[in-house]
Amino acid sequence: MKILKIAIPLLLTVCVATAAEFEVVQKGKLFEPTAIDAKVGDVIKFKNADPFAHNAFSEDGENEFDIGMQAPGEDYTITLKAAGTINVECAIHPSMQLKITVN
Ligand SMILES: [Cu+2]
Repeated sequence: MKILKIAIPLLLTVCVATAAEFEVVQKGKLFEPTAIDAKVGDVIKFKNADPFAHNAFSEDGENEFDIGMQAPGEDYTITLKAAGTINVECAIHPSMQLKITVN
């Protein structure tokens, strides 16, 4: 049983290291942060901290997505599928811009 006490924390550490999660807060009609450097397989979590609806979408190739109407307080996650640059916008507020660089 001693080996399990060593192996389990080690396994958890390896899992955490392989895929990172980035949190993007939508607040004051802005994405925060406005730029992210990530890797394929990483997760981006969009968190609407405004008292009104937002959206997030991208039309960039394999990373294309559209989270639809995101109500206040709602979270939505996407997984990065391919290397490249993802330009994320909000369909409701065109001035909202986020650039994700996927390596
Ligand atoms: Cu918005």
